[in-house]
Amino acid sequence: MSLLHLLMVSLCFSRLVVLSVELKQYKEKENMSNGSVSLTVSDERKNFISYNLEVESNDKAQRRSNNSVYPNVVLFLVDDLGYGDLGISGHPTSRSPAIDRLASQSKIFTHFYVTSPVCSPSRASLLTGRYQVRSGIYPGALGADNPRGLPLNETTIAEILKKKGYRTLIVGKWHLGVGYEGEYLPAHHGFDDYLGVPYSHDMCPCYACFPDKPCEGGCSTSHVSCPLFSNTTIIEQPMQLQSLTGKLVDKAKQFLKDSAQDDAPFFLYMPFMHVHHPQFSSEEFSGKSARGIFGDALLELDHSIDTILQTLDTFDLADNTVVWFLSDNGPSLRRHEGGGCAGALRCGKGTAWEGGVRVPAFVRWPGHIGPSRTGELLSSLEVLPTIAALTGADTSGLKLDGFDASDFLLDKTSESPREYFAVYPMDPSQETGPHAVVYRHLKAHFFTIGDLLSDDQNYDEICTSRHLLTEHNPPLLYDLSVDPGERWNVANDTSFKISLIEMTAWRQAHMVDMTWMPSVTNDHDKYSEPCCTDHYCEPFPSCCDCPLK
Ligand SMILES: *[C@@H]1O[C@H](CO)[C@@H](O)[C@H](O)[C@H]1NC(C)=O
Ligand SMILES: *[C@@H]1O[C@H](CO)[C@@H](O)[C@H](O)[C@H]1NC(C)=O
Ligand SMILES: *[C@@H]1O[C@H](CO)[C@@H](O)[C@H](O)[C@H]1NC(C)=O
Ligand SMILES: *[C@@H]1O[C@H](CO)[C@@H](O)[C@H](O)[C@H]1NC(C)=O
Ligand SMILES: *[C@@H]1O[C@H](CO)[C@@H](O)[C@H](O)[C@H]1NC(C)=O
Ligand SMILES: *[C@@H]1O[C@H](CO)[C@@H](O)[C@H](O)[C@H]1NC(C)=O
Ligand SMILES: [Ca+2]
Repeated sequence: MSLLHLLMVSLCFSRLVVLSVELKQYKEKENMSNGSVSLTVSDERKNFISYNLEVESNDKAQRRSNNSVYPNVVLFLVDDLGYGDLGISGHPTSRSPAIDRLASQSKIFTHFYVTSPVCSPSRASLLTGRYQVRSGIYPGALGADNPRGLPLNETTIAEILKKKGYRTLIVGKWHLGVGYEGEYLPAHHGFDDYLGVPYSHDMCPCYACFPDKPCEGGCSTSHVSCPLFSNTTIIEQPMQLQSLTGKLVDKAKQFLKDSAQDDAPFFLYMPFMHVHHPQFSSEEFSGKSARGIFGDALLELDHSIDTILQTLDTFDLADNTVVWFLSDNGPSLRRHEGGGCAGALRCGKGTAWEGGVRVPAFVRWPGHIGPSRTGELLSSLEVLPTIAALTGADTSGLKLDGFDASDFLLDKTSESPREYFAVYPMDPSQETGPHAVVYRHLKAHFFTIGDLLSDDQNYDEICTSRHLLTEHNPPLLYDLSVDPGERWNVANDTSFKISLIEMTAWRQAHMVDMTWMPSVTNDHDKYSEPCCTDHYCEPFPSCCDCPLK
């Protein structure tokens, strides 16, 4: 072991100690040692909400008392929406008035990461608060013919909330596995009910995306038609894209109405099929935007979100509901004008550059979270621990990579609990570990690799698949506060020397601490594809189609 290596390792461990001390102090701020915390918050409609969190003396699990009000949770996840795609992002022809309005009522995170530049691993981390390599959701995403999924011993947001007595519903794109017998569907990960398509709608033949307009190519024709699941049963195969969004929204509306009438706390997870390739919309939005098919799809997405937010208002739920909005990864640049836009950020989907993993994100809780905009570092790993803290859900016994950012959201502190973030590539390996590390406003790339999803015709060669895996020693270093587009390598700037050593050390400590589950995404078996007739029917795959039920 070289002297420098020793220095780095010792540095990193002292850094870890500092981090854990910070975390302890942070928790103590909550007066947990006393056994109970009582917060009083004002509220526009109800004047007064008393919110009690009782802490169990043995395991410190928090429990609510009977007459307390604790928040419902709505989590909007958009598929492949780029940093530059929304009206609030300054896109010249995008129209997203409802999302923009929601953002204006929210705490907006301008420096927010997902853990992977593609769907399945990003979703695994969002729902578990853990890096995807711990659950085996790598490399890439789960295909239609993959018999496996998110391991059943992983604990999702839905599971911890269900234990707290929340009703849980997912509508939309699951993408964490189906299984031969549906054993990886949401029903087995804490969701009471599900309506949606379990993977991307280009993993099956494209039939009709818009009224009187064909789908833009590039859909898989060798797999079964896309199934629409109601919980664990296929109710439509092929699923009809043009009527899908309305069905999903109606299901969510009914859920909100029922929950309001029964006065039951709820968790609504809405991972939209929009704005993943191929773009689609119903008649109402087709041809209505100034941004072509992508803009039409965005309009339909915006309208869906508007409807859900209006439903919260109708049933007087808005003030007691935490609403999160984020995208699962950057834009699919290979789709050209049919794909999203990373705005000022470099490259897009499939890469560890900012365009691949830095996403639009914000959270609203009227009367509790003040509308504001912050450049503090945060990630999707924080969603589970933060929701747990806000709802008093129990996370004891979980090995989490995310931080509880509730104090930060509630403006009790101006600093995010996260200082470092590890950026994994689309196809991570234990040898190369995270390709990049973010430390506050600095980002160091230890390895780079381009990807087809960021477009092989991209004018920036480093984004393309022709840019093969390259190690950088010293790493490429970018100061994101002045260079969010990662253009100017400042590795030689001596003022960043210490930070670079610390980032290198942190990365090594992170790699030592990480556990890698064997990959589950590489298995293929056509007989595991969801089929509403019989898996072994002929001629496959068309024999799987069912009449509408
Ligand atoms: C924690 O206790 C201190 C001292 O009693 C008090 O000043 C502070 O407001 C308490 N914090 C919370 C969150 O209750
Ligand atoms: C500690 O708890 C007791 C009762 O459980 C309460 O009377 C007291 O005010 C609490 N102290 C603090 C600092 O919160
Ligand atoms: C909560 O409700 C249960 C059952 O209704 C009751 O036994 C218990 O005393 C209540 N607890 C509080 C703190 O009111
Ligand atoms: C789930 O089970 C696998 C295989 O037994 C194990 O390696 C992994 O650590 C478990 N994960 C969790 C979160 O308990
Ligand atoms: C969904 O399926 C699961 C597993 O079969 C079942 O336990 C649950 O009751 C179903 N939910 C609904 C709403 O039917
Ligand atoms: C940093 O310095 C080395 C050694 O002088 C030089 O080879 C390299 O090109 C410099 N890198 C940048 C980004 O300026
Ligand atoms: Ca995606």
